[in-house]
Amino acid sequence: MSRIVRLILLCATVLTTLPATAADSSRPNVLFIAIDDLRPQLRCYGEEQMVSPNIDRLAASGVLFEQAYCMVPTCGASRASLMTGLRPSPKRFVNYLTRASQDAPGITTMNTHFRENGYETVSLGKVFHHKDDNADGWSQPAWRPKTSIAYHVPENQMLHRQRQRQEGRRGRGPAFEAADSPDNDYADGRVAAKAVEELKRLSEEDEPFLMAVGFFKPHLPFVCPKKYWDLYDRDAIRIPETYHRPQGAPDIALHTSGELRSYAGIPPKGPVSDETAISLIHGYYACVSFTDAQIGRVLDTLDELGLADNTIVVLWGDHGWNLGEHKLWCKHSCFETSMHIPLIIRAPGIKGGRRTDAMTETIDLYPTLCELAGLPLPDHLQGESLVARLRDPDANWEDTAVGRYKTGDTIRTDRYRFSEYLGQKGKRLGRMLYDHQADPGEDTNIVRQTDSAELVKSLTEQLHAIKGRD
Ligand SMILES: [Ca+2]
Repeated sequence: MSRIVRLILLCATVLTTLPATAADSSRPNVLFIAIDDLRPQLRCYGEEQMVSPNIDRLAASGVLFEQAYCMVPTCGASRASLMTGLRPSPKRFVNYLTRASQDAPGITTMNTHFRENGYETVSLGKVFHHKDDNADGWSQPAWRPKTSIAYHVPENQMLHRQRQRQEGRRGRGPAFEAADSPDNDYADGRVAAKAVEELKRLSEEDEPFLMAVGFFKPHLPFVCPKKYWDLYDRDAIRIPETYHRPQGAPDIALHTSGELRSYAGIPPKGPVSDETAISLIHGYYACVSFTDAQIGRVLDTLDELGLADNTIVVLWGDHGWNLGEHKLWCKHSCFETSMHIPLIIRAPGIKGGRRTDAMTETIDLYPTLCELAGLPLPDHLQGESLVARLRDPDANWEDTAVGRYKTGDTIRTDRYRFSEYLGQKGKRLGRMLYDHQADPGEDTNIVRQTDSAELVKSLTEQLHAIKGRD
């Protein structure tokens, strides 16, 4: 045997006996990107005015879900439902402070399941609402940037401190700010930097990883570097056409935008000025572009490290947001604008650059990631794997999406959204029916129209058959 042949054989032996790293493991990694309060306000969702090149790039190489919905339109509850794979009910996953470990004791959460199946699991930024929720499900303590004060303009910092002295923790500074500060001065800039650092470390590890990265914007307050505000022409920003109470909507379906009221400059009740409304919309857009840029840093690193081909990427928003539609700000309602979320999945072996209108619920993500990673499905899961939809996005999937908020349960079919509000002992407090074919803005509640009766009966039955129970 020649020396060259012996050398080649030796090299081949060394290569086959080396442990696989995260870059070439037979099992795919998972990059799980959670974005706080991001509605599908992105160019890849047809919002032409938006500057979202990085998420658009992910959509161009993945599958975009046109009709994805959260389970509960508030932070903690939405995240707990997704991470447990369980539907919310009147007593489970109720508000923004929900803890999965408290509301669903003994349930193996998604991160724990991956960890128990040999994955290194990492949590950066806002994943669960509480940093220490399901702490054992992470291979190392969940990491968040040290948060001091959200604002960078000195007057805003002073105002924030002053209001905290007057009103305690609920006291806040302005609802928006454009500052001449670098990205890494903001929490999400530091989340991106940490994610880049962690990807470099994880790429050298033997085990595959599940890295959850949670960005805090575009959640209020809309604070980000001025350069992202400058991407939008303020004069071109319009208040939505549905900036009024929907015709025939019951009182219980609406709210007073309470979350926004705690910010300086927002009146304690009644409408904000049109100028403030435009600033809020402008600030939201700016924060979407700021977050998009941070996501770009993470996706670039995935490419640079050679991880992209062996990493499943999921990007989702934890619920929608009302940017003035129905005269509402924030989330907390059963309207489409509160429930509808962006969802993009890119996975090895799945053809990208496609989109599907299959109706999707966020409880579908846990089983989807298990199937894509070849992990067993825990018995408790209530969602359905989306892998068949990823493989055949154009098929006629006859799905529905069911969610809830406080007393309201809501179902979305391909054409309608029907919501029912129930009080104690099942007393009906209100109902809404919107026909998205005729009224995509949910401007006229047609639940009382006589020709809606059969449809309402059928949707009520569907909703009752699916909705979560205590
Ligand atoms: Ca949220």
